[in-house]
Amino acid sequence: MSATSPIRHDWQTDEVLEILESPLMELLYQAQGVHREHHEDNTVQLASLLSIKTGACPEDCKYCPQSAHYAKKTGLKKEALMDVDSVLEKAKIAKEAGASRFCMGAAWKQVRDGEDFDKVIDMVKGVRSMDMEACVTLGMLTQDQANRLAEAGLTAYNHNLDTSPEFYKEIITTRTYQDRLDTIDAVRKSGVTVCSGGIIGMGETLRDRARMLEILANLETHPESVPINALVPVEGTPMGDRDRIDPLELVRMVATARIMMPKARVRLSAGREMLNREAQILCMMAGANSIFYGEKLLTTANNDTLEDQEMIKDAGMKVA
Ligand code: SAM
Ligand code: DTB
Ligand code: SF4
Repeated sequence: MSATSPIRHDWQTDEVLEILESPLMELLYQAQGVHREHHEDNTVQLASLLSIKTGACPEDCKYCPQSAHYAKKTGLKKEALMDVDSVLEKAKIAKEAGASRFCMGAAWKQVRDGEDFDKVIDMVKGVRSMDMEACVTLGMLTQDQANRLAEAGLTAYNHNLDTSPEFYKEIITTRTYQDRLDTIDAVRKSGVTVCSGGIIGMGETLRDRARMLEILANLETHPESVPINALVPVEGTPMGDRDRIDPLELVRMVATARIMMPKARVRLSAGREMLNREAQILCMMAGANSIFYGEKLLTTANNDTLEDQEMIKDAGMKVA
């Protein structure tokens, strides 16, 4: 990779597939080269997650324990929106533990104006006043709602493409791929940064993975943040019986995202719990420069924080 690898927006599926499937050493070498051109090497951002409104979501995403469609089988209890003070208390604890970004997730199909959205606005303001980055993921958004979040000082809005447009229909039937692109567009126009990525290990082909990255990287502006999740199979969801993926597939996905979107923060997200330290470090070598930090993701377990701190120290990395 030359010292001036360009930021491209004209990726073709076949060339992305070729990168994904290239010999692993070559892929790692290229990705690490791009990474060093664009990022201070050796740093990792710690982001903490909190589910501010859990369960009873009307969408039918087949991977998701929070969908109301599978609630009988998952047994997940529905919870109301948390109050602002409790959320800010959690943010404070996360900050004290070393996190610099606080991500809040609500199991909503879309944002509705009213009391609950007003509370989320206050949560965003509160997190920002603690000098942390604030990210929320609340489902679909209108332009006005995105603008309100921007005014509150929101750093990023997470809305994943999840997979390719072709495979999407097998995973979600209650909202379209275009709905997702429209929400991402509203976020972009509001000035809030875009956090968008997806999940591997749902039975998709390599071409589906390539297509998802192609669409993200061909957006007019690349997402500033790209979470790469490995499916966490949750009992009771339609994907509960799926095998865990080979960690090297995650390494390949991270490396390809890094090469295609050089400036983005690539986040090693859900599914990190199944990786040993060596596999996690390979993902970082491939260009991942953020992890979710804290015992819990939204509803499922995450890695132990002390083990994470030790891994970062032993690898000689710095926390960004
Ligand atoms: N309801 C909002 C939405 O879907 O836009 C926000 C919350 S939703 C839980 C955020 C993201 O978490 C999903 O887009 C999906 O990529 C990821 N996710 C959910 N369940 C997962 C699982 N079991 N394994 C891996 N990733 C998962
Ligand atoms: C993202 O891409 N991954 C995070 C965050 N965005 C909101 C969520 C992962 C959720 C994993 C399943 C759970 O814990 O419920
Ligand atoms: Fe609802 Fe989000 Fe889960 Fe889909 S991924 S069921 S939209 S909480």
